[in-house]
Amino acid sequence: MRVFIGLGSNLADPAAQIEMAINALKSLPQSIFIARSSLYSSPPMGPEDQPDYINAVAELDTALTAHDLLDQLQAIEQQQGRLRQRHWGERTLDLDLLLYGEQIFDDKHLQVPHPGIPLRSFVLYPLAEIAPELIIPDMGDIEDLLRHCPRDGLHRIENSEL
Ligand code: A4P
Ligand code: MG
Repeated sequence: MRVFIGLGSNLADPAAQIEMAINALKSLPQSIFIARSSLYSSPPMGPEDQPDYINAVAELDTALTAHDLLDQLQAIEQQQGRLRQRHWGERTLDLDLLLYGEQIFDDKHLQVPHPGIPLRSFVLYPLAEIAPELIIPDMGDIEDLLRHCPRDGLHRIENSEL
């Protein structure tokens, strides 16, 4: 199954947190790593008294079920010292399952496609970088979604800035 994962961090050297998480995704069982976006920085959505975020999106081909993949993502978050504090608050690592093929899940543990996709420039722009022709179930063409989603301070980080 072709899946996309959103990565975010705003604590403890966020760019390094994202790179470490991408390495962990490369070692997931029953999965092949396909692609990753650049790193992007953005002001926080939610409480404003927290550092800017670094975000990226990764693509895998996996034989894991969606719920098993979610368990694996949560284990990676735990390994990287994720403390859940407040809603939309600061975190060392947040991994969201954005898309699981064209399948739809809406249960207690899993909402896929992730409902934040069309509203969050820090998800949409890196996703479009690696999958510019994507069509998202119930949401439509990524090109159309991009046109309706202002960048809101989102900035692609050049390698020379790291
Ligand atoms: N869950 C349901 N669907 C999914 C899914 N598709 N992927 C459930 C991952 N998890 C999913 O997650 C709580 C529960 O969501 C999980 O146990 C899982 O069963 P959480 O990440 O612990 O929730 P939270 O801490 O309340 O965070 P929340 O409200 O989900 O926040 P978000 O949406 O993760 O956003 N600003 C910028 N610029 N960039 C960011 O990356 N991130 C956040 C956090 C806030 N502001 C940001 C950013
Ligand atoms: Mg999350």
